[in-house]
Amino acid sequence: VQEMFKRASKIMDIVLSKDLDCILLVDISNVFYVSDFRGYEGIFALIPKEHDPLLFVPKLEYERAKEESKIHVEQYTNFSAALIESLRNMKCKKVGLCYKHTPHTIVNTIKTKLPNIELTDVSENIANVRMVKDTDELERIVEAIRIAEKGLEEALNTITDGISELNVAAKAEYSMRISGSEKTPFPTIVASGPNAALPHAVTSSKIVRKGEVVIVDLGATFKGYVSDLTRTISVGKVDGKVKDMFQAVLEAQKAAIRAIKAGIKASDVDKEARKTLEEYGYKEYFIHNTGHGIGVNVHELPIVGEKSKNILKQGMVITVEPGVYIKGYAGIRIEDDVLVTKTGCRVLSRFKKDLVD
Ligand SMILES: [Mn+2]
Repeated sequence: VQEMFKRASKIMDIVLSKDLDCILLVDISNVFYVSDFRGYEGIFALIPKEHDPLLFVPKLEYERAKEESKIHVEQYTNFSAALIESLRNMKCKKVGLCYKHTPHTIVNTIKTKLPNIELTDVSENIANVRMVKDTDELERIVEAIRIAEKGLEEALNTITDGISELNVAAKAEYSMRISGSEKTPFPTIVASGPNAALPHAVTSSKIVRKGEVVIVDLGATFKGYVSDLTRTISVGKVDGKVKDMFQAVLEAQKAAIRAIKAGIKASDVDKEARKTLEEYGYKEYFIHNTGHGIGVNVHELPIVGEKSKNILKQGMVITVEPGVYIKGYAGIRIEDDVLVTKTGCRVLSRFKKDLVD
């Protein structure tokens, strides 16, 4: 008997523990998670209790899916017909799915064609399973981090008085691309001067000027897994105030990282960062969470924030990214990717941080 793909077997555990007949996945992230197939829309996966996991793809994806997928692949000519027929053939009565990620049209089709099926939301169960990474997932994330570090290196080498934010982003992305990144998991942010005060600034044609700081927030994707790193870089000498902001953020990040270990509340890690920024007088200027999980998606559980209910577990990979943003003036953010271990953590990203003077 062939051993089931590890990530699919983790979803199978949910099928068993919730006493379901099968789990249906239709969003590309979850389908990738169970199959390792990087698909586009119009694919679905079934994890049935009494049958091997199945990936369904349209004809145009069949050959590539057979190459990539770690679970059995079927091709369909009609999405709905294939879905309904499979659920019927496998006599699935209790079906788990992710309400959050399943279009209404699909739910309605199931309810109409198979009125006896009982649907259960397993969004949370799946998100919880996906939080903890296995060795293979971790290796992919680490490679995505190494690639992103090449992007940061290129940004650092490129940033100078007179260059546009877009030019810096283009160079960084080019560098990641030729280093093996499949895609940027989110739009690369290069935000200079007052733009740096916007945590999710849109990279623009603004020219970077001497005396400004530039926030570079970027990520790479390797074998479907992502990285997410941020550095703040000064162009020449900056104000004492900006240096103070930078020091505060650096210390806040250190404090948060020191707190990380299996068993601690994610909210307590956030608290450490916030406490440090309060000591520096910047508490009200830290306007987002301290971090988030990364994996197939750039924002996964756990949430490392004040209101988070998540407990950190060994094998989670989270970002630690405190920031200080003063409207119209400047912003500072430093972000690393960190693996939670039994007794502490391992900071996976190695890129230098001392880039503001
Ligand atoms: Mn992030």
